[in-house]
Parts: sequence; C-alpha cells; structure tokens
Amino acid sequence: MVLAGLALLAEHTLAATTQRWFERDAALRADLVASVARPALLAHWAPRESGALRDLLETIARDERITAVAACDADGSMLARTDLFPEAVSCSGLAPHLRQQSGTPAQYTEVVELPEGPLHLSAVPVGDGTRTLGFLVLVHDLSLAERRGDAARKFVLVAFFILAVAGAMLGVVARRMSWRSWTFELRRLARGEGHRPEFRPLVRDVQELVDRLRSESEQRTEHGSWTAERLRQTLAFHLRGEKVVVLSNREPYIHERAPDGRVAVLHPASGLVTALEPVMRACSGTWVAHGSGAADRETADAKGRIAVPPGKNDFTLRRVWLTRDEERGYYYGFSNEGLWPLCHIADARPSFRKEDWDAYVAVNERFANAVCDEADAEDPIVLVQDYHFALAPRMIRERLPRATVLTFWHVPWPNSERFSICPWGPELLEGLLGSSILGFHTQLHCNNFCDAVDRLIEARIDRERHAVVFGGRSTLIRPYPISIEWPDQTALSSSPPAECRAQVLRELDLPAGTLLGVGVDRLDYTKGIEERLLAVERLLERHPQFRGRFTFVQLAAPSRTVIERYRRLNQTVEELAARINGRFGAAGYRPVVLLRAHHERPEVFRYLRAADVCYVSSLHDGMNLVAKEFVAARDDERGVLVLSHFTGAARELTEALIVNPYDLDQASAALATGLTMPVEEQRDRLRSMRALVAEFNVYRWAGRMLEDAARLRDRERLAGRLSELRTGRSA
Ligand code: ADQ
Repeated sequence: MVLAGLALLAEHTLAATTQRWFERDAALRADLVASVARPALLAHWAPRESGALRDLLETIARDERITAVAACDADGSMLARTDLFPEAVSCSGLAPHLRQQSGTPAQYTEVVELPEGPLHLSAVPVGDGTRTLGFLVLVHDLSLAERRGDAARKFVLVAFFILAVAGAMLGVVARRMSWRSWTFELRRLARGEGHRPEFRPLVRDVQELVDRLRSESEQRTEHGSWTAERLRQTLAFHLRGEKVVVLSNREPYIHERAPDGRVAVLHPASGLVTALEPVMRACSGTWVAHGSGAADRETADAKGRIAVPPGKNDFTLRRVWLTRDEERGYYYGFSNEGLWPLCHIADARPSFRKEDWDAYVAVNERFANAVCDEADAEDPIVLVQDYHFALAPRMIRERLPRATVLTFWHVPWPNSERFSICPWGPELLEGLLGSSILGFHTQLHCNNFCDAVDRLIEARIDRERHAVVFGGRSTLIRPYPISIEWPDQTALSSSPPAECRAQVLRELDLPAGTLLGVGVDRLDYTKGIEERLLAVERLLERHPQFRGRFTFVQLAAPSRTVIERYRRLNQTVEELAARINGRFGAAGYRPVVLLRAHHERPEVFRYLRAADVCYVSSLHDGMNLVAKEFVAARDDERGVLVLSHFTGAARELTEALIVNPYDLDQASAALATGLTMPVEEQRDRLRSMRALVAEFNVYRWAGRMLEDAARLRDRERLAGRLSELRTGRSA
C-alpha cells in the first residue's frame, strides 16, 4: 500500500518535471538554432528569396525534435515555412507578442493544443545588429515529451516494483535466516541439546508457558468448574507449586481455655476466615495472623507456629503476638474505629487518632516482617487480607522486590470524597500500591479506589489495563467476588433439614408448625440487625395472621465489644427484642429469640437448614457470606432468602427477595411473601441460586486471582529475560 502510494506520487511529480524540462529545452534549442543559422538567414531574408529561405528552414527542421519552422517579417507576414508548419499558427498572431517585449524584442514561447497534439512554439527575433528584420518560429512536438514522460513513468513504476520486491525478499531472507537460527537454537535447547547459555532461561520460560496453556485448556475441558483439586493443580502447574503465604488479622483456629481448664479450638465468626480456610487447606503454605486466643501461645512452638487444622495438618499457622496497647491502637482504634466506619455507609463516624495510626504503622511493619520471614523464596506469593494491612504490601515489596503480592479488600471501598476524610489516606493508597494485584468484591469498589488514587496521590491510572502505575510499578485493580467452598463440607455433614428443624424447635421450645425466620451475624452495626428486628415488628403489626405462629431467631456473635458503638448496639438490640416480645409475645410464644453467642459452624448450618426465611439486612456489606451459606445449606431446595440490596451478594443472588432494609414496609412485605411462597417457587429460586454459588465458589475466587498472578509472573519473567538478553548483547 505504502509503496503503491509512493509510486503514484513519484509518477505524478516526474510527469510535471519532464514537461517543464522539455519546454525549457525547446526554448533554448530554438534560441541556439536561430543564432547559429542567423548569417544564412540574413542572407536570404526577403520575400523574393523565399525559395532559398525555405530550403534553409527545411535544413533546420531536419533535427528530429524540431517539427516545423517558419520565417516571418517584422510586420507579421509569412516569408517562408516548412511543409509541416501548422496552418493554425500564423505570423500575425505571434508578432504582437514579440513587439510587446520592452526594449529589444525578446523570444516568445507558447504551448498550443492542436488537433494533432500539443505543440511548443518559440518565436525568436532575427536582426542584423541594427534592426529587427523579423522572427523565426520553431515548432517542437510536445507529444515527444509525453512519450518520454510515459516511458519515465513506466520506468519509475517498474523500478518501484522491483525495489519493493527486492526489499521484501531481502527482509524475508534476513528474517528467515535469523528466525531459523533462533528457532533452531530454541528447538535444540528445548530438546536439551543446546549449549548456548543465553537462550536457556528464555527457553525454559517459553516451555513452561506452553505447558501451562496446554494444562489450562485441558483442565477447562476436563474439570469444568472450580474445585479444591483444581485449585491445587492450578498452584502446581501455574505457580510451580510455590509456597503461598497468607496474611490476615484474624486467625482461622483460636485456642481458648474452657471453664473446665481444657483447651478448646474455636473457629471465629469471620467471613474472611470462612472464605480463606478452604483455600489454604487446598494450597497448603503458611497463614500469618494475630494469635488472639488465651491458649494460643502454649499450643504453638517458640516461633508461634502450629500445624492446622488440628489432626489434619494441611497448612502452618504462624501466630504473631501483640501487646494490649498495640491491639488497642492498631485493631480497635485505627482499623475498627477509623477504617471500618470509613468504608461502610452505616451512620457511624470514623475516628482517627495519631496514636492509633502510629500503632497501625508499627503493627503492619511487624506482620510484614513475619511474612518475609516465612517466605522461602525471593519471589513468594503473598495474599494480604483486608483493611488491617493496607501498609503491609509496600513494606513486603521493599523487603522482597520480586514477590507477587495479591491484596484483597474484604469491605467496600468508599467514594473518594468520603475516603479523603482519612488524614493518612495517601499513605494507605501508597501502601496498597505495593501490591501486584489489588482485588475488591465489585467493579464499583475498584472504580472508587481509582478515583481516590486520582484525587490524592501522584499516580497514573491506566484505564485500558485496569491498573494504577505508581513509582514505576503497576498494580492491577480487579473485581474478584468472594464466595464459599462448594460443596460446603458442613452442609454435607449436616443432618437432613427436617431433623435440623425438629432439633431447633425442640431447643427453643417452639411448637411444631412454627414459621421460622433466621438471621446469622456478628453483632455489628453494619449488618442492620436493629432494622431487621424493626421489620419483624412491622410484619406482626401489619399481618396479624403471623402473630403466635412466626418466630425470628437471631444468632449474634459478640464482636469488638471493647468499642463503645458495639456495646451500644448490644444494648439496643436487646431492648428491641424485649419490646417486640412484650408487644406481641404471649404465654409460650416469643416472636424474637436472641442468641447472643458465638456458634460453631454445624450449629449455624442447623439453623439455616431449619429456616423458612433467612433475612440478611446489611446496611452496607462487601459481599456477605451468610447469604451464600443459606443457599449452600438448603440442599432440600426449600426456604426463602430475603436479601439487602446493599450487599455485594445481591448482585449475584438475584432470585432472592431483594429489599431496602431501611424501608420497613418493603422489608416486612418481603418477609410475608417469603413465609407464604409456594414450594415450587422456593425450589425454582433456590435451584438457580445454588447453581450460581456452585459455579462461582471460593476456589474460583482464589483460582482466578492466582491465575492472574501467574500470568503477571510469566510476563515479568519474560520481560526480565529479554532485557537481560538485550543488555547482554549490547555489552
Ligand atoms: P464479615 O463482616 O465477617 O466479613 P460475612 O461475609 O457475612 O461478614 O461472614 C460472616 C461469617 O461469620 C459467616 O461465615 C458466618 O457464618 C459467620 N458467623 C456469623 N455469625 C456467627 C455466629 N453468631 N456464630 C458463628 N459464626 C457466625 C467480611 C465482610 C463481608 C465479606 C467477608 C468476606 O464484611 O462483606 O463477605 O468479609 O470477604
């Protein structure tokens, strides 16, 4: 294309130039001929000499480029002319042009278009030195110029074509030669025959990439959905079985001392732990967390390490010890009185204190050191969890520049205006940008994060790659909606739902036929527990048919009770339950049962399997795993989920009855609809939600992040190799 365009341009320019050259040449030639022939011309310059003059003109016209010649006197009368002199050209027509020249007459030239073609006319004055006797008209055939132009054009086109073909062939030959030698080397080395050292690392990377792509496509066709086994294979194939180090505040197993003095293992009520524990069971590696249990030290070794789950020893838990002051400043203070309310729109003001910030920085440093301590390579895979460790990614990167740091933010990310409330916002952003990948539950939270970066620090947002470039490094910002294991092991080992129901009714001393509503949460103001109980109250107000028949059971794990706002919540929830029970309760009937305690997982599942309705009423929630646990628990395809619009889960579980928890009329109407929903509709809705959670399970969440990390590592490795090769060559 480019060559063709160039050829056309050259052809056009050449034609115009040839024409100009030819005209100038004709004018010069005419002048020369006239001056050379002047003596002979003067000798015969008279009408009576027209015969001799004509012979002389014929002699001049023998020049192949001169078509015809005529001699004109000063008045414009024709004295003589050659045979081919065009009829259309007259001496009288040209004479005025010569006379118009000021001073002595000068040559006049003109191109005329005649039926026989374009002709160039040159009228050259002829004088004896004292006066002008007349002028000689020389006619040049311009078609000659055109013919030459054509020939030149053809030449140019042919030349361009030949040049293009020759260039392309040269390129192909050169490339083939270098490719052949390059691929020859690669093939030799891939077969293990090669000896050129500079190729070896590159070949290994390419070979691994090919293996990985092959295994990925095989896995996709063979396995379909994500499972623990597939996650294990992903780690083995994509990340060469490298050790994973997880960092979170909450530990997955807490050793407490029971009242009878024995040590008991507790599983904390934490969405983060619920999601990550099965991932770590599949991946093995080390989980670094705060050792918060009273019997934690005595059950761990001197380094704070212990193999878990107890009896199975799938992975190592490395406990980090904190003083009371550190815990107060870093955990209760900056994390839970500052960042938690900052990130949730739930009517609680964040408090930011300098001493809390200092503790947060120091504790992040301590945990980052523990992570680096646990890493057994220069480029470990580190999974940093949640808002407690916003600074750790950068600290880890400073110690281990080649680490792949995947950070997941489990709570919402607020809009940039709200985020800018935090006095240390820029430091938090810069800390998080030490990550290779930063994940959120939803695209909205990713966008909010990028807006905050845009507003508060000097970094470039690469919207095409969904990345932030800061300090010469880029961090991918991606949504990875979190989930639960599938199939859920607790659901698999639970009693049939009818038995669970009978057991729960027995435990709570409720009559058979009771309509059962269930809520399961940490006692946190973001979970909308007050609004939930108010909706129950509105239900009983507006739908009297449920009085005496409907009981709502709230499982509420005490949480962060050191903080005043949480203590207040404890109280208001208790007062609300008492008020509703006072209004609608009767002998043997309690509309609200508040079970304020930590429950082990099988117990939670028993309640979820027993429920007619499960109400998740968060005022703002990153995802909310209780909603997904209810779906997993209901293998009988019975029960209805009423779900707050303000959870990440509402974007996935669209067959739930989605409500605004602040709108008590709407929420209570949804509870009534749920309690009267035909069994077929319950089944259809649950079937669809179960299919979704089965597919979008926590192995997929972790697998997708690890696959993205593997791609990143491949790219970085290849880029490193290539730059090594380049610098090696140029050295
Ligand atoms: P959490 O705020 O902890 O998680 P959630 O996702 O609902 O909220 O998980 C709570 C977990 O604790 C569930 O596994 C639940 O079964 C368990 N639990 C709740 N109450 C309990 C009780 N009384 N006894 C025992 N166990 C109880 C944070 C974010 C969420 C996000 C998760 C995961 O706030 O938005 O979904 O992390 O990313």
